[in-house]
Amino acid sequence: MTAINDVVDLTREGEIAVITLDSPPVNALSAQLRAGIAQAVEQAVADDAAKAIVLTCAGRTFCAGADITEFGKPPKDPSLSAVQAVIEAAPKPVIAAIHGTALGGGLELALSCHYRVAVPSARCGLPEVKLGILPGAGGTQRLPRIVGAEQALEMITSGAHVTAKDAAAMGLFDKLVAEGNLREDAIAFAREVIASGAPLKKVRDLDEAIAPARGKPEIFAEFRKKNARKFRGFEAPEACIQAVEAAVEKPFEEGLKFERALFEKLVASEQSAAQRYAFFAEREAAKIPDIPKDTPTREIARVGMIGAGTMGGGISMNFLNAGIPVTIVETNQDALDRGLATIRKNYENSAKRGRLSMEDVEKRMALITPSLALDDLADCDLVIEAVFELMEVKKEIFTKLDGICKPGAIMASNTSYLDIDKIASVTSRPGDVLGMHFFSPANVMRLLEVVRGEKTEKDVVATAMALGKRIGKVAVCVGVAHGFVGNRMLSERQREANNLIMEGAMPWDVDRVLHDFGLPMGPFAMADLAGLDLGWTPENSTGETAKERLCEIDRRGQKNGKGFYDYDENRKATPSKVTEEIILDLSRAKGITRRAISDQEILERCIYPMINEGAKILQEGKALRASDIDIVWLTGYGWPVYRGGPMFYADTIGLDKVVAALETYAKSLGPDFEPAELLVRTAKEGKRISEM
Ligand code: TC6
Repeated sequence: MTAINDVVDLTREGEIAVITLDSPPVNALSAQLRAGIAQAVEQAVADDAAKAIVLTCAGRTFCAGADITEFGKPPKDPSLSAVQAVIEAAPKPVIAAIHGTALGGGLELALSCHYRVAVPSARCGLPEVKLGILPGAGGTQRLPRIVGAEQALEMITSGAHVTAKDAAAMGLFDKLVAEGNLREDAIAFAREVIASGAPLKKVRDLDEAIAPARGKPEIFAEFRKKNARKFRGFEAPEACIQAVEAAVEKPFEEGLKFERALFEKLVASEQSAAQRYAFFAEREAAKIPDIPKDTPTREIARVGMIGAGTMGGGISMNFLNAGIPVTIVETNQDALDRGLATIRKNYENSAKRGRLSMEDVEKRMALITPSLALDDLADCDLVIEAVFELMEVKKEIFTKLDGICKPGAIMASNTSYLDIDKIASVTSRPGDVLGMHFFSPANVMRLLEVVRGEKTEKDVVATAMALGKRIGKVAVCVGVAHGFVGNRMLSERQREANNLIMEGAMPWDVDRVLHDFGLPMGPFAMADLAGLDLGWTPENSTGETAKERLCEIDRRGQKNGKGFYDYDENRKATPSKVTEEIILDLSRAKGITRRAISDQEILERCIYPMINEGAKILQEGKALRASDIDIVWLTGYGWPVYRGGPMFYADTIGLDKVVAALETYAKSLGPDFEPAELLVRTAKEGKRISEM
């Protein structure tokens, strides 16, 4: 075996040269790896005894693509395209042997080989769009030449992973070989290729798959139309579509140039910087400095769920999906039946959409043990309570749990606001207590706030974080504070949204500005969706807010077709005259002279206080890092990923500008806008808050 460099080896097995890439953890295509591949291919080509070349990877995966840390820095030679040119020019067949994942530049590398063999567990895809870029190493030009324009559009704009079976069906993989023997099987495949004497097949020369789309711009127009909602606000998907269109309409080399120009533009964009930041932020969130990665975790074989309502049911589904049995406890049979029926209905809907088989629906339902007795939680390794948001109720439940749960069981609360330390204090084992705060709809939203109490044991935190990953959530460790990270910041926005409608804006103005910013919906549309009467009763209504006034006249939101907005039978919202009158009346009653409020003021007053609160959370040590705060907003509240999260957005605007605006608002609107000490200091030092 010859070491080409630290990360690439070249060896020969009879007449087959084998190149092995070994750059843990994921063989990302660093400059060193690229140089090594080019050199190894050149040597194998020069070796007369080698008749074919197998390109394989060591470790857990084939190749995760370009080294994302290199983007935004001066490019280093050789480029991936140059490496691909060396491979494509090889006068002997080059075969990529794929296990794990071939993603982005990894798949593009494989596409410049003459053949691709893979094991059945392998997956491939072009996820660049998720980083705000496009496959800039010929992916948009080569992929359609194998799978056709429509399939390529789907793959490139979604960034989705494709299974080996599907890849083989599309012709993307030439052969699937048995698991566990990839290297040998790829060598055997190479021998077959030599023996067949087949002429060298370059993907760039293929035309059959793209020919049907040629001269048919309507294919691309329809694709844009169909996905308009999904792509709203993003720059990269449109560039991907244009590049695939170029693959169909232009000669290969011209298409490559077109793709390259789009790539250069995207990689330098703010959107891509934000999306790359989000990629690493998500991985950072898993790391807790004083709890090492190898901290032993507790085994979670059965989960107990207290409450079968919307939250309890949604939370349970996460565990059922992962094959973990759940004991669901309710106080009465009706509530229990209703909860189970909702879970079943959700699963059956997934089955109708083809996402699940009916057999799977039954398998998941069979994992539920319904119960009316808390005592039935005695064999659970983790119990999560999702009952009414009242400290006294929570304390009562935890006192009982303390007497019921087995030693070592973890007791978690799904509270959205309450003090976990107070809840833990009623038990004899506060070290086993923590918050596991899911976001609605709990079976869909990816965020899980893992609330670490003052006395929570390290292995309990580690277990909750690992469990979060196991059930497909993004777990973020946060400290105890009213509303933790997400809802604490949301409260700031809510306060200002309410103030803005009193001072001169209408709910639809505020909602429009935030929707245009990229959020899925504004606070008032959101309130209508959640139900205006959440936590409201005629007895406790002060009648001082628009929301309460609306409840008083039975405008309860989407559920009864009227809230801040009026809704038609298709739930289409239109601004309501009634709401407008109520708001004008309230302003008058409060002695406020209404004024025209600009969109910019609406945006700044909704977003800047959130940023400010984020800085306070950070300075109080309630979040481990600013990027965790951003991940909370990206995965729990639909913050547009192309804006990176509130803290990253603050850096995009310029911290000094944010601080100056807060100071100005503080003068006219009061101390709620007083900038946090950390924000002021970071701005003064010219540093980025998102890097704190
Ligand atoms: C591209 O190819 C563009 C080409 C155009 C032409 C130039 N670079 O996710 P994990 C790190 S764009 C650098 O926890 P998993 C990651 O940060 C790229 N680093 O593992 C983490 O580091 P940490 C297109 C990378 O087993 C560690 O590796 N490709 C890269 O859950 C482990 O990662 C993609 O977008 C990278 N490309 O999942 C694929 N990838 O340990 C991105 C990973 O210090 N990668 N790291 O925190 C993935 O989707 C996943 O990592 C995975 C493995 C599915 C490969």
